[in-house]
Amino acid sequence: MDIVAELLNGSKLAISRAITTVENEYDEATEIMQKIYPNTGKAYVIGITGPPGAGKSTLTDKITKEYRSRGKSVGIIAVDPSSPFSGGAILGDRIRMNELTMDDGVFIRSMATRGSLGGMSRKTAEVVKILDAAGKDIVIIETVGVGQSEVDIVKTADTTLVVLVPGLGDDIQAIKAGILEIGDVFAINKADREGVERLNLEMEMMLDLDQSETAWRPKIMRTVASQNQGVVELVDAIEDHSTFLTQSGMLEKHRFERTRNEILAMLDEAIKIYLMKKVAGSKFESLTTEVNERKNDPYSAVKSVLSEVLK
Ligand SMILES: Nc1nc2c(ncn2[C@@H]2O[C@H](COP(=O)(O)OP(=O)(O)OP(=O)(O)O)[C@@H](O)[C@H]2O)c(=O)[nH]1
Ligand SMILES: [Mg+2]
Repeated sequence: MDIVAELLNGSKLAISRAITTVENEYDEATEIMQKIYPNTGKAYVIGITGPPGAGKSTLTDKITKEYRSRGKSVGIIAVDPSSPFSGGAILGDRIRMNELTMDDGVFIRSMATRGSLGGMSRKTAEVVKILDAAGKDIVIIETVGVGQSEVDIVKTADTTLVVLVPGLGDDIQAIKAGILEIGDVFAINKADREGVERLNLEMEMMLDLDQSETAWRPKIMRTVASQNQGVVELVDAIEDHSTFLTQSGMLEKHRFERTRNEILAMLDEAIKIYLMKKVAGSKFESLTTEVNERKNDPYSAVKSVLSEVLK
């Protein structure tokens, strides 16, 4: 089967195979990515993050259904469901989203990190492109917001939705501080619980403290995802942010910036590999010995290696 042609036609099987190829870093991955690249850049990407158990998957499910009712197709990437924090949520996610998997306009994929968070953001970005090229109007990335790697993953998104819940302990406040800067829209989920007003107030105060000069003030919405309450308004808020980004030219600016960082990161990797190939060997070993025995210094060593390699 011609994976690329089928993928561009939106075939679920082709999407699935392409993702597997990228996930396992098979040789064909680069060629597939190269061929589909011209067809990317059309999807709107939404990142959903927040503390473990906040209701991210439930919200993703409801948001997806809302987008479907608005005639949009949706691709979902659930990253790191195998996190120690979420103990076995992968199965729960699968069951809960079962209904969606029957829908031809929806594609869902879970990506396990297998302890390699580093390459995860790159792989997530590639899966986003696959879903984008396959014609999905909206691509949603769901990830537990507990660290820098997850924040990096979410940076692929045009709009970041941070899901919070009322009545959590103090250490969760710390997590909140870390993911507060990246939120364009906030959902106070489980708004059927106590402490909503307080959390809302705290959030508004934190946003007041934010000195950054962005014309967009993040919106704080309330949802009860399990009851499908507040979801229409939440999707409206996401759309408002999208409109803001488009009309202000910031969407284009952000995407340019992302493309730039992507090329730089790839260059960085390629140069490292090239250097290691060129430099490694007995010559490098003796150079190391020289420096280690103080017959040479590392600064001069780097200079001489560079001038040799760049010749
Ligand atoms: N009371 C209440 N429960 C909710 C609400 N939204 C989700 N839940 C429940 O909260 C639990 C966790 O929801 P998930 O959607 O799995 O949360 P998650 O953030 O995806 O969890 P992880 O992926 O494990 O971090 C489930 O039992 C949901 O049914 C809500 O608005 N109110
Ligand atoms: Mg989840």
